[in-house]
Amino acid sequence: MDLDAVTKQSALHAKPDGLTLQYGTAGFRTKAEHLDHVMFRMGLLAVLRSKQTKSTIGVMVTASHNPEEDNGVKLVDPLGEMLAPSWEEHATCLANAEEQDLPRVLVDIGEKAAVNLHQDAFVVIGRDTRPSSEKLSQSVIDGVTVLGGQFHDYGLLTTPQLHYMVYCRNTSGQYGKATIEGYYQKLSAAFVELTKQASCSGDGQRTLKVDCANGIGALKLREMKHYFSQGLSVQLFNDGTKGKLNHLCGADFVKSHQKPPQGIEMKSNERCCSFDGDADRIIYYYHDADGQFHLVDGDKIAALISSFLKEPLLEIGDSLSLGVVQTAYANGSSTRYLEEVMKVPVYCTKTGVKHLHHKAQEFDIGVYFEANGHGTVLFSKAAEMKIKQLAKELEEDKKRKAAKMLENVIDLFNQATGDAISDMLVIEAILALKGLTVQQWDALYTDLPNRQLKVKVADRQVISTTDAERQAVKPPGLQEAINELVKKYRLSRAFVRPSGTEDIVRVYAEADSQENADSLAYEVSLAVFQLAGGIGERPQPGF
Ligand code: 16G
Ligand code: MG
Repeated sequence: MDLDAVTKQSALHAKPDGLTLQYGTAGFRTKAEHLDHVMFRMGLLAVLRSKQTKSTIGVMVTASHNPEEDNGVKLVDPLGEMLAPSWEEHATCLANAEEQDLPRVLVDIGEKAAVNLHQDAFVVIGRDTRPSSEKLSQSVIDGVTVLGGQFHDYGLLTTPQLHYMVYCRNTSGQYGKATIEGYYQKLSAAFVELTKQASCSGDGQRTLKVDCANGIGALKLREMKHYFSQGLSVQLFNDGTKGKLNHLCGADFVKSHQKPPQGIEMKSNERCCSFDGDADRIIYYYHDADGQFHLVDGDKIAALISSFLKEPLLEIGDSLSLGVVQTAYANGSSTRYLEEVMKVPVYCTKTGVKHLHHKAQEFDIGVYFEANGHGTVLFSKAAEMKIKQLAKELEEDKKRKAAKMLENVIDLFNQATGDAISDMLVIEAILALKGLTVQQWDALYTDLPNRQLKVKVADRQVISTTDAERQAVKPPGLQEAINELVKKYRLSRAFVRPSGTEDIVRVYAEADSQENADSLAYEVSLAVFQLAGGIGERPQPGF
């Protein structure tokens, strides 16, 4: 390592004195103006990680659903997964080192992680459409080059597309071609194949309205839609030509406000969906004939997909294990439906894709979705090989068709991470194959009314949780207070957890009616405020 060169270059990306940040659930995220040094240093870190793993590493510049003024960065590990936890710690140390300590910290990481410095390094970079992203990704490149790393800058990409590129490159193209056309072709071909079998179920051309959150999803979907135009026509809204990124639109807005985004025309019973700012989440919704808004969230996507998969799996007669992974935010009705009606095992992990992804890898077929619309389906290598073999070998027509269908499903899901575009195509294919309307899909089960609130506290780390965040172990008395409050309502449940992305505590409550869910959420917020060091205004009832 040429540490003198690092010191010199770093001075051009100097860290503001006293600023400390943490590599959280979704990497580093804060106001864009505070991130230049972090980007440079993540370029350095990506080189070390690449040398250590002897693989291509990804760096994505995005702040997803956060406001346009924010930005962020995360590293993508060799198989398209989130960065390994020990490296999250290295990332935090490196980002927070004062200028003069930077060379020492860098050498330290190299030693701790046993990095062979003579190894070559290759880093791929992608960014979203934020005004700050281009300059920040240049700072990443500066970091990569000063340590002698090679790089390829993909420019504008959705986050899942960058994960895909990393995965392709580290499997020598076996997963797909590491180009944007490669991505479009792979997914569209699988979609077209899959929907071919839906020929009889048709209202002909199917149409879907997509709210792109004024983000990167609009650019990429516009490029891609020609590839699958025969099976599906998508109409783009909030495509970034007028509105501001994530402002009153996008999947996070729709899910948390439980209302439609601005800038989309919804007629009754029309199928609509929203992406988030970097297109790794998707949420569906519609207005019924009475003008009432219905949200079809990540839980219902998981329910649709798992019930769809069960049939061909049964047909091919091979006992591949299927499991669904959720978080504490999953609606109680969805868990009940999956376990009691669908008879599939359901597991709960902590919030954050890496936890769900990890758990889903334990099954032959692991369906994971967060209620907020982030998820995918993972097929183990063994399951994939088995299915591909059956698709070739099975004699009986019906069975071979089922295996072929599963083969297309494997190709259509982004196996590297949750992907709004890929999920959208899977969902549209399933609806077409099953001849389902969005209302019929929604009717799989009825969501329990729920409410999410935020509480400001002096230090959110005074709350610690267990049991996949469903129980608070600290501060003392809080869980007991929640238990007492929950007892007051029917079909009720509530939990609290410190946010991993904002300086607040999140409160979730569900109950038999909206009024009761609202009251419970308010009462739990008050308990948090009183027992966990609330600051500012006390929580107020009413929404
Ligand atoms: C991040 C996570 C998302 C999680 C959310 C929770 C990834 C790629 N994204 O956006 O999965 O739901 O954080 O945020 O892991 P919170 O901790 O503020 O509630
Ligand atoms: Mg996102």
